Amino acid sequence: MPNVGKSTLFNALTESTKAEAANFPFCTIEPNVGVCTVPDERLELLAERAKTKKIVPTYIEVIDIAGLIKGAAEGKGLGNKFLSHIRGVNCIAQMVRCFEDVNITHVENSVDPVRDVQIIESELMLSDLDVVERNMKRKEIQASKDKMDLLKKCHETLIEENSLYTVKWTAAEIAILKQFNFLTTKKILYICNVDEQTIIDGGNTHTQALIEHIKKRGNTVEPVIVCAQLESEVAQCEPESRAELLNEYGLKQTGLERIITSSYELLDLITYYTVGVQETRAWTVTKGSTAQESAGVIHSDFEKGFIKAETINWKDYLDCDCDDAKAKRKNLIRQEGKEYITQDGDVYNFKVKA
Ligand SMILES: Nc1nc2c(ncn2[C@@H]2O[C@H](COP(=O)(O)OP(=O)(O)OP(=O)(O)O)[C@@H](O)[C@H]2O)c(=O)[nH]1
Ligand SMILES: [Mg+2]
Repeated sequence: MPNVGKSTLFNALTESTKAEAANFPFCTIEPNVGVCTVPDERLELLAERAKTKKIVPTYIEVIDIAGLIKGAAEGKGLGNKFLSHIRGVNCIAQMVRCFEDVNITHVENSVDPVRDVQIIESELMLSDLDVVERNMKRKEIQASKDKMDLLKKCHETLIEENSLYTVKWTAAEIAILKQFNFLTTKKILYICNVDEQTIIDGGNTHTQALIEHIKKRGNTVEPVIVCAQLESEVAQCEPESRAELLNEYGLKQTGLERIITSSYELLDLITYYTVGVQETRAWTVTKGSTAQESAGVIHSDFEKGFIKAETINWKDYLDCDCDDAKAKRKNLIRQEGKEYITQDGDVYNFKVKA
């Protein structure tokens, strides 16, 4: 929704001042795109022990868009055309206002997270319905029975006010669905924007109501509770004093770290590492990826020319001072084939055909 703190959080996440954040609805019109690196303590420890010259974390691209209001599909507010900017994302993060502040305008004039979440869900359905109806009119779609059948099923679902993620799609249907980039098939991470006191308390009646509401939903994880205002102060202070500021609120991690942890969980993502003197680097793959697929994240040639992977758990490697000879003596380095399933925290050394 507008004016809930999206741009304030975006700036804190991406450590920029790029997005204008101000107390009026529809402050953001054009999307802001930013990149935030994934903070990773394991990567830091490995790099330090390996005396690496260069550390390369993985990153997440974040898009901050305008707010949607009730009636957006009929053109209210800024309408809903700007949703095209997020059709390609892996996950939607919906910021929900859970703080009381009479000075900050709420477009619905009261704080009610469950109502807000329902409004957005319904606007996303209407946006998908529009995509369905437009596509059903296209000749090339009409020429494919499979596509038309699928769109009809989407139409029926959306007309009954159900999001598309609620349908049990077959693998064949999922393959077709992908081309349309429907918003209501995407996973949603709810971010509750609360005040400073609620951070200390760990929640309030609004966050509780939202948690209860989304328990039934699925396709999400526990909401992340942040105070965008506080995150923005944390991001602006020197890295050395951040922990101290967080500590005052009983926090061990920044909101960014908690959002990333939750989005990794939601999207079934895990991290593996490559460690060397020149470079120590974190790579992201989907849970269940094989060693060969994981190698492909580095370079498609690594996937094609894959021979085997030498691998060791990151903690074991750290305990061996990131020294291959030591790890081999202790028999901790395993030789794995292409079908091996990558585990979170694996350190890889891929052997590939030259
Ligand atoms: N009290 C309080 N105010 C906040 C918090 N986060 C943001 N605000 C204020 O709320 C107003 C709107 O913040 P933005 O970040 O511009 O909100 P937005 O969701 O990007 O708004 P649009 O771009 O208009 O959709 C600003 O005046 C912020 O200072 C918060 O945690 N607490
Ligand atoms: Mg904004």
